[in-house]
Amino acid sequence: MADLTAFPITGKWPAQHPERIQLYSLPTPNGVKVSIALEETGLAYEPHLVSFETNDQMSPEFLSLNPNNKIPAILDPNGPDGKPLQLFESGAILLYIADKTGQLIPKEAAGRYETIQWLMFQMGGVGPMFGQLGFFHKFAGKEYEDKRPRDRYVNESKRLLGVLEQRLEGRQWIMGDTYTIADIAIWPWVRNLVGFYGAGDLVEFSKFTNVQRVLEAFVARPAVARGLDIPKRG
Ligand SMILES: N[C@@H](CCC(=O)N[C@@H](CS)C(=O)NCC(=O)O)C(=O)O
Repeated sequence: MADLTAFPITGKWPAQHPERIQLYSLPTPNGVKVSIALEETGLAYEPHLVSFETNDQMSPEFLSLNPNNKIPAILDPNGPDGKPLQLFESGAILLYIADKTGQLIPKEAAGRYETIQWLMFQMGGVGPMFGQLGFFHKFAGKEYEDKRPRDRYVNESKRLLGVLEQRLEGRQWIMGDTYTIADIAIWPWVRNLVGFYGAGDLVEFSKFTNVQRVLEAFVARPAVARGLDIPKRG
């Protein structure tokens, strides 16, 4: 039986199953990327809720794993060379899960790098831009009289949706026939943009028919439906 007690994070979130991957998360667009990937691959894991209401992400135990105070994060008792591995940043975790299982990423080098390219497109573009749009449209920033910041992120989000629209022409998924971690990174953010953020009209979502088609296919996957609700909110 693995002993994870040396890792301070397990002091706040004790491992009931220390032989399983420990997931510290919340069902946000970044958080669900990891629960969906874990559900898709069938890896055994134990989810722990990091509540923002009680500022859990700022606790010393959480910061011991991720000094950047953001979910998601994992602790794998059986990492490389059989040693425990702690990891934060959803893109890094997705790549780790793909490599560990040999799933969700093409094996040949060119396809692998192309998948990583689209993963980075999400991490550096879609996530930050859609997130800012959310701030200026739905959260505190919506009170600002000056709409120029909001419009900047609306325009940038539309542009990114246009890039996706073009990429998906004649393709089932981002990488064609193969469903990959690039899809798992991108679709929770698109879903959030038109769902939780309510920005569908603002970005003229109805124009992006390929994007709509693939988003529908993504949410119809049973592993996605499960992962979207993990960890359960208290
Ligand atoms: N680049 C990071 C972003 C993670 C992120 O922004 N997480 C948000 C929730 S979606 C968070 O933990 N916010 C808490 C805070 O900023 O205090 C990743 O992809 O893992």
